[in-house]
Amino acid sequence: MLLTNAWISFCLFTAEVLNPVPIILDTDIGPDCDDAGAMAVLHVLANNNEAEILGIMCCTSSQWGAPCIDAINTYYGRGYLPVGTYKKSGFLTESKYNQYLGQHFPRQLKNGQNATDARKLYRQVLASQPDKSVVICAIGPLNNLKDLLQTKADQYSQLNGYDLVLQKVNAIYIMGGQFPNGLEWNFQQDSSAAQMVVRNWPTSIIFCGFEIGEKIMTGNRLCHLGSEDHPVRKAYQLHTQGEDRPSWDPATVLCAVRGSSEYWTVESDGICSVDSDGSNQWRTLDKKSHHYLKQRMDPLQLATVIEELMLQPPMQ
Ligand SMILES: [Ca+2]
Repeated sequence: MLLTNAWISFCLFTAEVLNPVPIILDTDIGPDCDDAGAMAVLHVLANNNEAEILGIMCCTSSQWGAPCIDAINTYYGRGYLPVGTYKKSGFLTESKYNQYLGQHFPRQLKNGQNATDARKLYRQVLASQPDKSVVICAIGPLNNLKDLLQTKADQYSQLNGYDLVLQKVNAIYIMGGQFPNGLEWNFQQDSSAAQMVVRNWPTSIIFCGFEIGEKIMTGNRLCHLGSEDHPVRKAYQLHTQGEDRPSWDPATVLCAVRGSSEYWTVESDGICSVDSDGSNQWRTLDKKSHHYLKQRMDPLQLATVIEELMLQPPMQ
């Protein structure tokens, strides 16, 4: 029996080590700095072999979104990662740090216009992956994902967007909504996209609601202890002047890679529906593969977990 338990432990351990989560991050990097914090967490989890980053998508129209992402990727030694961006104009272009990072830190992309259309890059990346394998982590409005579901067959796949997601995606983790009921910023910015994606997404959805990240305050330690050349530290300095900020997005990335069990409990009895104004409600009469996180670990402890990841230096 001892040997059996030891063998199971070994298998679980090696499964964790050998099977990093293949993940695409979809971010509105710019209006808030916790997207930059989420990218730091994701890169460090990839350094730890817990995640394999397949690509990163910007869901705003800012010409500085993709270069800012590229600068953070480059800092962590992953300047080779594909970066996609939303191509329509006029959506969420304000930022206190995007342009600075996109101009003052090493990177390849000089302008978002040089980044690939997110719809095209999603299809290219998904088509190349094993079935039911990819995790998507959405930490901004859901406009890119709405557009992905509506894509048609192309050179990468004969499947339409809905069927391609159904075939290739394992689950999506969404920072959005407030649970069980409320009105949250990401859903509000593009409420038709939130309605469409939440209603039609063909895999499990795990919602990391506003109330989860709101209590997990991070960023101050990074500002004081991070290295001078750290672009994420600079993003926090420019956005918060060194103060802490809620960790809506870093918490969602943490859950998408490590799962919920260590940090949160999960409510699965019901479905999330989104109204035309972006407000959402949890309805227990129906069932779908919808889940939302509930607090379990003390937010102070969770902040420490996230801050330790943010402070871990890039691999040499
Ligand atoms: Ca965000």
